[in-house]
Amino acid sequence: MITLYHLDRSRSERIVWLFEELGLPYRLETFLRRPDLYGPEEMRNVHPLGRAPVIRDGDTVLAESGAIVQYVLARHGDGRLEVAPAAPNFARYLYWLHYAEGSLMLQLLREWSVDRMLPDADGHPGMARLREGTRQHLATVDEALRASPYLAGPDFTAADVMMAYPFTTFRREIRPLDLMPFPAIEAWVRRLEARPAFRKATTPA
Ligand SMILES: N[C@@H](CCC(=O)N[C@@H](CS)C(=O)NCC(=O)O)C(=O)O
Repeated sequence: MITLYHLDRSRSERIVWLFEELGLPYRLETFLRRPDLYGPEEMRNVHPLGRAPVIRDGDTVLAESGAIVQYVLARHGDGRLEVAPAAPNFARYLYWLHYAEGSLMLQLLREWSVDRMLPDADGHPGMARLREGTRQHLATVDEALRASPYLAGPDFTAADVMMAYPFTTFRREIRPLDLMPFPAIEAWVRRLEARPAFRKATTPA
């Protein structure tokens, strides 16, 4: 059975959610964030970076939520929650699956880190550019969700699992994000929150 090293209110919710969607058995080892929101030191006994999620499957220890999602789907997914390589929306599926960490989280965390370190950051000329960057990212996600109910197309996929965190737990518990200008994102979040597997996996409001 796969063990998931889970940190509360973190990206490792993605993996709990994935296991629940697939109906896979798993063992949870849960760590709690410190008051400063970092993970506890013991997480470094699992992986040298001390980040979550990490899984252990036999002798394999794997970090990075995107890699874990691909690993679990390849081994246990039977094609579920993926888009087949021959399908017309395959590239779109891959794009959102990787954009979640490769671009969106990077952008949001950059802005959030500057805000945390420099309370008067708006006086800095680079800050307007950073805020506009975030607006553009959110507008792009909103546009994609105006075109189809889920990011890869008509069906819910692992791309939605990867993309939800900044708009759900992260937004509520860690970094507020105004979704008023992005109604398609809000409607998609409501669709995701209605899924029983999502509700089982995530920190309740
Ligand atoms: N790109 C990595 C990011 C992992 C990461 O930074 N996780 C955060 C939680 S959302 C963490 O473990 N933070 C604890 C810390 O920084 O001490 C992934 O997607 O798994």
